Amino acid sequence: MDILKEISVRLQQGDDERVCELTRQAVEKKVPPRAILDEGLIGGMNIIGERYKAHEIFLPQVLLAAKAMYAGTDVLRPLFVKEGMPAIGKVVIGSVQGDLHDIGKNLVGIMLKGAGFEVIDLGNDVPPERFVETAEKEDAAVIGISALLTTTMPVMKRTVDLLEEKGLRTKIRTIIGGAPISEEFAKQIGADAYGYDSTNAVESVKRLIMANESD
Ligand code: B1M
Repeated sequence: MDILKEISVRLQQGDDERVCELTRQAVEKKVPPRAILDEGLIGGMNIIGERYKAHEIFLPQVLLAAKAMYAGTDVLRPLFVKEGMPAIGKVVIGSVQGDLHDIGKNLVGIMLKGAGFEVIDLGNDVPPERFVETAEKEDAAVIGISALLTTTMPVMKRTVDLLEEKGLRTKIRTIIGGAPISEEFAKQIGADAYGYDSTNAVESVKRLIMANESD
């Protein structure tokens, strides 16, 4: 079996040790890290999502798959993140209040660090006040919020509103993303950008920072 397909299958089986081993092997074989992530790890996680939705598997299997996903991303992280580079801007990221999903948000964090940003990761279930207070205290240029549940999406607006109330909307820009989020929703709540995936999120953050510098 092709190694990327095997990573996907083992991830779906929740076999974190084998996923870690196979990811290492793929790196040694010079498979591009981006392909390992997209086709192997994210590919496997997407199938888990479809099977969970179809009630073919249940939460314990999803949790095991998530653990296997982390085993793989731990191997890849150093390949995306270059240490010791001067930061090109500060970004505060987190999953929205009420949301415990953090795999996608963590990938965005890894890619932002890899692109040279300093990332302050507040974790998951982050209240709007904490996003804003941290960004203010740390003098961050951008707040990035992730949501995976349709029920937590509306909470994202409170962070944008809070920035507006404090007169910080033009100083601290916002980007939102996650499976249920769309460009339209981002516009609707007044967020400055929408990130489709982790690569697109990095491009959007760069654009936001450049726009702020030229203001
Ligand atoms: Co849950 N879950 N989950 N879950 N889970 C979903 C999201 C769901 C769609 C599954 C389904 O029904 N098909 C569904 C939501 C339905 C809805 O709201 N309409 C769901 C549900 C219902 C739940 C619970 C309510 C289940 C329950 O308890 N009955 C519960 C909620 C807990 C909570 O948050 N309060 C729950 C729990 C869990 C686990 C804990 C078991 C686990 C999370 C583990 C973890 O994150 N540490 C889990 C998982 C793994 C999933 C699925 C299967 C996979 C999510 C994932 O990690 N995908 C998911 C199904 C799915 O999404 N298809 C599902 C891989 C990841 C790389 O993709 O996160 O989309 P994603 O990130 C992408 C982009 O979206 C983007 O870039 C990333 C890389 O490309 N992106 C950004 C993400 N954030 C961004 C931010 C940006 C920019 C881009 O800028 C800041």
